[in-house]
Amino acid sequence: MTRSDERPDGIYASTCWECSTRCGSLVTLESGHVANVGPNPDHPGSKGAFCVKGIRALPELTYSKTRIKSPMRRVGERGSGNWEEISWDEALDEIAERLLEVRAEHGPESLVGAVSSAFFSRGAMVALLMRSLGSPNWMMNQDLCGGCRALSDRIMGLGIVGGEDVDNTKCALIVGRNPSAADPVQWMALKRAKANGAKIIVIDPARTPAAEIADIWMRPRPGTDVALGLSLINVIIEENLYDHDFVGEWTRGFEELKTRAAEFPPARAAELTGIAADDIVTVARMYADGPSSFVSGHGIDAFSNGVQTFRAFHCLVAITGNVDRPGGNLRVKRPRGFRNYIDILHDPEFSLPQEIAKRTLGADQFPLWAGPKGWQTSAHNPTVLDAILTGNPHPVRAMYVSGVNIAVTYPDTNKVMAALKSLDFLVVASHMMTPTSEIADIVLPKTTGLEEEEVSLEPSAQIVCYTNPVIAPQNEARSDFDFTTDLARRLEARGINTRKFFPWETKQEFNEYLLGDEIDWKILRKNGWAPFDFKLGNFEEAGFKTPSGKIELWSETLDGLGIDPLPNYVSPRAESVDPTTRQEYPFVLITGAREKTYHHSRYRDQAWARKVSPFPLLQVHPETATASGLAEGDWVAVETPGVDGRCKLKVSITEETGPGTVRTGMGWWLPEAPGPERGALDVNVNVALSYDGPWDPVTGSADTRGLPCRLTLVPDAEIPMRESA
Ligand SMILES: Nc1nc2c(c(=O)[nH]1)N[C@H]1C(S)=C(S)[C@@H](COP(=O)(O)OP(=O)(O)OC[C@H]3O[C@@H](n4cnc5c(=O)[nH]c(N)nc54)[C@H](O)[C@@H]3O)O[C@H]1N2
Ligand SMILES: Nc1nc2c(c(=O)[nH]1)N[C@H]1C(S)=C(S)[C@@H](COP(=O)(O)OP(=O)(O)OC[C@H]3O[C@@H](n4cnc5c(=O)[nH]c(N)nc54)[C@H](O)[C@@H]3O)O[C@H]1N2
Ligand code: SF4
Ligand SMILES: [Mo]
Repeated sequence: MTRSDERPDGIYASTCWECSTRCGSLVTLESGHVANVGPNPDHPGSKGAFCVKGIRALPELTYSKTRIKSPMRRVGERGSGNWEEISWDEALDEIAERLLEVRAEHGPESLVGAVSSAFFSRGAMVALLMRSLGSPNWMMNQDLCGGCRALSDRIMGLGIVGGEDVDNTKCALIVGRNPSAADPVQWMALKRAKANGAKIIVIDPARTPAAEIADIWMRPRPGTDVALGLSLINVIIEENLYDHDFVGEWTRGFEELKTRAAEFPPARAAELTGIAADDIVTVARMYADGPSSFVSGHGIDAFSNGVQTFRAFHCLVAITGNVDRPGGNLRVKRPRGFRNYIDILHDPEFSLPQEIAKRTLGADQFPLWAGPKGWQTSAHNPTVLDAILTGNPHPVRAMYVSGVNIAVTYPDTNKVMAALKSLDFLVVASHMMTPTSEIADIVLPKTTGLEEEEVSLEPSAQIVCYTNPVIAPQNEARSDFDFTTDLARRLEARGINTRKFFPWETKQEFNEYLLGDEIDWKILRKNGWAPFDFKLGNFEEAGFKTPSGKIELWSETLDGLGIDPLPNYVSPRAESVDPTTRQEYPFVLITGAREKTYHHSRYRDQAWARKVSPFPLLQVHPETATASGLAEGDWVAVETPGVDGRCKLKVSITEETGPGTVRTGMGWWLPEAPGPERGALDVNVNVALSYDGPWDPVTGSADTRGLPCRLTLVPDAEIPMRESA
């Protein structure tokens, strides 16, 4: 079948959108079919780096026989797996009717959205849909991802997230980041920097490939990094190695920070972190002799002291003047007139009245997260889940989910499943059936990154990237922009004023609105990226968005909320539980180690990926294995205190993890297992984690690592999966 929007054969420059690395790609079209996806060596951001997910998983997903072909309506019991295909008209009319029914019965705030974040157009679409229905409530997964670093950065006024200038650095300080698995662009840049003589320092409880190439690798006890960050500051101030001019001109609160850091001399930090005091001094000197780039990751984010941990390292970047200078951490720039999705969410034109916005679930407790001026204005997820299950502070009865697999990727899977199952109405947009879509009432088929146009800023290269829709959507798939706008029009026909929130007619019009007036569409489309003018170190002009207009080492914003205005140390969960619990749960658990073959919960249905990585593994140090009588290939159940669920994982004995610390990935489920859970209560580590706090006081993030845990051998009959013949 030919479609009117089919493109001529050829090679198209695009951007891979399977993950936020956004590698420049070249897509080869033969007979209207994507024959190849590969790196674009001329791309100034990725410089030819690429990964197997872009090459293999994306085309396989796009052409998969098991991809959701058309909108579907549940038939029979929720979760029974029986569906009927329906038309888009039927699906969207039914969604409009059902959302309005719930709204009429329980009020606008009983509707909630769920999406990964406002980094993709789908995030803005979900949030705007909720707003047009009068609900301020939408959930994102950033409390579990980059929320702590983003808020530390925002509170301090830095604006450097994503701007690591590794290529020009003399010293890369890599903290809680595993670039070889998570980010091939950064990994290649680090190897180039190393070859050019840059020093590499790695802070990670695991001996990652980055640790293997490091000049110094330090293994802290999980969750203790803030003590290390403050101690590095202490040494740098004591030895007078900080940047006096930068501190004097652009920062506020240096004396207060100095006093706080003085509480963390290397000897004390050594005790708290398990790192040798001498190493701390060596690293401080190495880092101070910059330009140095702080390369951070998820390993120090998404936990109950994530913001203060990042604040310590962000203060380190600031006092050494590594802000917006070559080889340091660059501030994010943008072309003239460019708007990102987060700008849209804060634009008064697209906002709900303050008194409604203030009622976002969780805004009272976490105003910098969920309040009207919060980072992305999204709700606090655990508060939403509680509202669904208890009706407090008000009922939440319908959910619109797009581009997130919350039944696998949120902690406490049993609770998430119970909440989803209890809803009056659940819509899920996805490519494949997942444990989340299995319990939906309506499922919508979503376009992939080969079928949908996206534009975005790439902060580390200071360019705008373009994802080229090289093929027409397969079957009935549509983009979030398309079907959400279509739904908004149907709500409008039913008397809801959605125009304010959805003024654009086409995705292209929307993208042009985002781009502003500096970027040339033609160049962007032809090359897959476009440059723009920017200046480094333009602090006078760009300013720092804080109460004082300076980088706030001591934060007025936090002080005003009764939160410690200086980075502070809090014992990680595994070390703060009472002695009896510690005895019962003697190991420390790290979750989230990335695998090259998977993107979170994606591609678990792709045979090549399962062949490369067939099992959910638990890394156990040889000493720990011997002491606990565990052998390679044993299956163990992992449990953490106060949670019902247990996750089964296969033991991999390795020195990659340290003694007593066990480390696993995330995102496992089994498309071939019985529904609706499809293994999400069996092999998914989130079944063994709590989402109920303690929470980071700023972001509301729960702990996904540094947790006390215990291991029990799984009897043979209960092993969830076997080596396939
Ligand atoms: N292939 C692949 N790539 C991905 C993803 C994927 O799913 N698959 N996901 C993408 C996304 S959304 C994200 S957020 C990133 C995440 O990727 P990264 O930012 O690299 O984060 P993680 O792999 O979770 O953890 C990085 C390192 O932190 C270490 N770590 C754990 N606890 C601590 C601690 O307390 N202190 C310190 N210093 N280190 C600790 C871990 O051992 C690990 O080596 O990857 C992105 N890239
Ligand atoms: N225990 C623990 N939990 C974690 C983590 C951890 O380290 N440990 N990591 C956390 C992190 S960093 C993250 S980012 C989250 C990831 O959590 P999720 O975002 O839930 O992870 P994905 O598996 O990428 O789910 C995306 C889903 O949306 C679909 N999808 C992909 N692209 C699109 C699109 O463009 N539109 C639509 N409509 N659908 C799309 C996919 O098919 C897939 O079903 O998990 C978090 N959860
Ligand atoms: S790292 Fe892989 S999945 Fe991510 S954008 Fe690059 S090619 Fe795509
Ligand atoms: Mo993430």
